[in-house]
Amino acid sequence: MSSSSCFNGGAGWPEPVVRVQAVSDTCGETIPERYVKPPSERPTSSSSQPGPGGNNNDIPVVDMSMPDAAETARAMDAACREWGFFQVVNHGVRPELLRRARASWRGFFRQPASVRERYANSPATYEGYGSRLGTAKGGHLDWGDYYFLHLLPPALKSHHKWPSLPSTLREATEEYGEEVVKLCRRVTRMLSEGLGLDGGRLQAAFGGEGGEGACMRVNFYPRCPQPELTLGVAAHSDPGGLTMLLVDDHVRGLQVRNKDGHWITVDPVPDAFIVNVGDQIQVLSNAAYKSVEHRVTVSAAEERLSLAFFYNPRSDLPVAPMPELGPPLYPEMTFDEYRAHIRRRGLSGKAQLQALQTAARSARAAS
Ligand SMILES: O=C(O)CCC(=O)C(=O)O
Repeated sequence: MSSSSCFNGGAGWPEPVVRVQAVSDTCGETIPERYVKPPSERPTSSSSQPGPGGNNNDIPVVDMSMPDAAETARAMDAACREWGFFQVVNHGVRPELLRRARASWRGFFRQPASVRERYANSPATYEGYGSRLGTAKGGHLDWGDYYFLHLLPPALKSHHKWPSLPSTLREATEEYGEEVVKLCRRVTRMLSEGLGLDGGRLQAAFGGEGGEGACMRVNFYPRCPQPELTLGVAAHSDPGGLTMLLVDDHVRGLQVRNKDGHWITVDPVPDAFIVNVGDQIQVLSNAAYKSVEHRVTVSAAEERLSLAFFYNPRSDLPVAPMPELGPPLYPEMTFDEYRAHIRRRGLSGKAQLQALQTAARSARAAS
């Protein structure tokens, strides 16, 4: 790797940051050791290759245009209990806007490195252009670059931290954010009803309309000459509330761990959102809804782009299981406290949620 393709991204990173795009352009047929995952974590041939979305071997598809809202809520409820994941179609966000948002962000990752590096991030907030999570020196790296930004609360949103090129990006991202927040509010209402609660309960636990948090991570996975050795994002569950993922229609990559522990490759439905429950909804629903592990495989033939929109509880609000849903399996904690750990250590499967559950069990035993 030449020194010109390394960037020391400011205070906080333990070693120079290398852009995966630069590695992909220069590494030839062999990926550097840092990207090679231990054998047990590599994509396996046992990952199923299901048919079109919606069959038993793939996450469910929920049509949000069904006339009976109770039926939609029931379908989402079943999906959250069984899979923690589903795709939504006829969700009300215009396909034209989905395409504009995707094209704008693809345009950013195609800018010259000198333009992209103006937005290089640091681990203090992660906002901006990044290539790693966590600050452990010498650890494994994922085969993907990303851009992370805040949309809500309004005080955290700052357009000057968003790329100014391509010129369509800020407007498309602003409009996309507004529309996806509306969709998150509708889905949150249906999940509350699915849990047998008043429709506004989850929303209230998130801080109410206008009080919630929202941020976005745009992932860019360059072509990889040895996709069987690495991952675009290692296995993790999402720390926040609800994730709305928009992926390339024609490139697969997302894998979800099913109830039997097998990795299932999601077959994206064009113009759908892939929705998944995050750790905060697992806590609020007292584990009725599952925040499920997922990971991303990469391709030798095609690069891939995804927009992961995270809808979260207000970060300083205590989050605890809803009292109606049985004896609490988790202790109360703010989202700020919860994610501080992840920002230090990076994503690691479901380790953090399991640690919380153990802490709650010990506290109960001691009382
Ligand atoms: O790119 C994808 O399909 C998923 C990305 C993801 O899991 C994440 O950004 O947390």
